[in-house]
Amino acid sequence: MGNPDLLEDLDQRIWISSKIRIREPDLRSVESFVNRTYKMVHYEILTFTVLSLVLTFSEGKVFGRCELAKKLLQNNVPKNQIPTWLCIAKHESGYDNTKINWQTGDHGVFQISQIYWCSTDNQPGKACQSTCASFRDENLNNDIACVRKIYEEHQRLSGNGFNAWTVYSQSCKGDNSQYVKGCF
Ligand SMILES: [Ca+2]
Repeated sequence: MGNPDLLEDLDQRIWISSKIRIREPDLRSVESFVNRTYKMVHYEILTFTVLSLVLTFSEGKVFGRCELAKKLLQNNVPKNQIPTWLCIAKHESGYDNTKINWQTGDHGVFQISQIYWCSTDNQPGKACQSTCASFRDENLNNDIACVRKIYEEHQRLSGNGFNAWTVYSQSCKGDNSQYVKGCF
C-alpha cells in the first residue's frame, strides 16, 4: 500500500499527461482552423471592399425622359411646367444625377448652385437646407423641392422662375412639348 496522497498525485499526473497527449494533434487542427478563419476574414474584407466600390460607382444614374417627367409630377410640379423643366434638365445635365460643374459649383440633374442653395460640407445648409452631395444622389425629391424654391424666388424677383437657369432663355423658351411626348 502506498501513500494515498502520492497515489492521488500520480493519478492526476497521468490524467494531465493523457489530456496533453490527446490535445497535441488538436493543436494542428486549431492551427488549420485559425488559418482557415484568417483566410475567410481576408476573403470577406476583399468582397466587402469590391462591393463598396461597385456601390460607390453605381450611384450614377441617367434618368429617362419620362421617368423624370413622372418624378416631377409625383412631387406636385404643375403639369404644364414639366416640359420646360425637362428641357432645362436636358440642357443642364443630360438627366445625369452625378453631373457637377466644378467651375460654377452646380450640382445634379438641375445643376443647383452651391453659391446660394446648398452647402458643400456635410452639414445641410444655405437656402435649401441641403448638402450639394444630396443633389447628386438618385433621390430627386429634395432636388425638386429645391428647384421649386429657386423657381418661386426668381418668379418673385423677375416674373419668371425659369430665369434662374441660363439655359432657359437660350434653349427652353419655346415649345417643349416634345420632351413629354408619350409620358403621361
Ligand atoms: Ca437628391
